[in-house]
Amino acid sequence: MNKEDVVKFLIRKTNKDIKTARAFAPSNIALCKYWGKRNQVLNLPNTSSFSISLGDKGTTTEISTTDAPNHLVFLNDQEVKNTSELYQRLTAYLDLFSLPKLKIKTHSTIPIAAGLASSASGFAALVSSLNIACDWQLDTRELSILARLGSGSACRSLWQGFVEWHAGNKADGMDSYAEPILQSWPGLCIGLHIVNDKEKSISSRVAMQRTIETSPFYKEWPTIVENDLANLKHAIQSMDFTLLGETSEANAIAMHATMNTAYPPIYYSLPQTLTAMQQVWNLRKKGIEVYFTQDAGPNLKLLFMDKDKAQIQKVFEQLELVNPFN
Ligand code: 2P0
Repeated sequence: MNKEDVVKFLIRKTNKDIKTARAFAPSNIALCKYWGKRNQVLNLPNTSSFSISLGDKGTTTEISTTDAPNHLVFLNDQEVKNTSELYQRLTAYLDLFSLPKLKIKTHSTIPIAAGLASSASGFAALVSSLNIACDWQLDTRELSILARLGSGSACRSLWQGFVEWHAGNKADGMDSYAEPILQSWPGLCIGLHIVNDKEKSISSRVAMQRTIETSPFYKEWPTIVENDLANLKHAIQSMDFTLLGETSEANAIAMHATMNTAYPPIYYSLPQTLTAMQQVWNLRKKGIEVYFTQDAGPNLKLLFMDKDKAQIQKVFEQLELVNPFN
């Protein structure tokens, strides 16, 4: 099955009368990572994953039709060149839906390609606005499947709060979608520690495939994920912050260990990343509970409780704060 077949299966209603529509989708950070695909065309993962959404940090997308000969894409009020990778990726995705030419205005409140999952909120906001503009009348589970075709982690960006992406095992991916976990955790904070917001040198798409093909440690990954998912769910049910933090940090370190041992090796960390990790561990030694997670980039995302915010901000002065449950 290819992407076109999935789209045809889900969207039975074709509407050429497109209205202007706008939607927001939050960025998300995985506490148990998506790392490795069983199907690279449909972005079907080897394992399930688990994330937390970032409240008002994300992407707003507005769709309208245009008389221009090509789709027009604007990012933060700047027109995106049709030769750029972003334009090509976005329009290749739009071409799945046989739509008239569109004007797409997107605003992001997160640094693009800084390993802060901007493609996730981007594709989630895009499918949500298309659903309204084209009157597809799809539910969020179906939108999650469509968002996954754009970028795997985008399937988790259709909800706020904790979200699980079920890996599924069907070849067509119809059982590979995300679902919210309806548990709130007031006081839980995320801090974005941005070491470098430049575009990364190797995409996570390429990095995860190289890891599967060459890392001798990747075979351990499914077992690690199974344990970590169980621990994270238990942590949330019992509001055990220590278990949540320890599991999330260990999961990120394990993911990086698999790619560090790929060939050629992949290291996203910069010297400042390691310094920040040491600062987190030093705070813990002093009894301040803070943990980190790291994606396919040098930045760290810190997890802590609101009561410790002031102490943590003394060490991480530039920390960008997110309250996922406010
Ligand atoms: C995650 N990442 O779970 C993991 C952790 C990066 C590290 O999902 O190829 O941009 O578009 O499906 O979704 C980034 O991968 O990859 C990602 P594609 P995507 O958040």
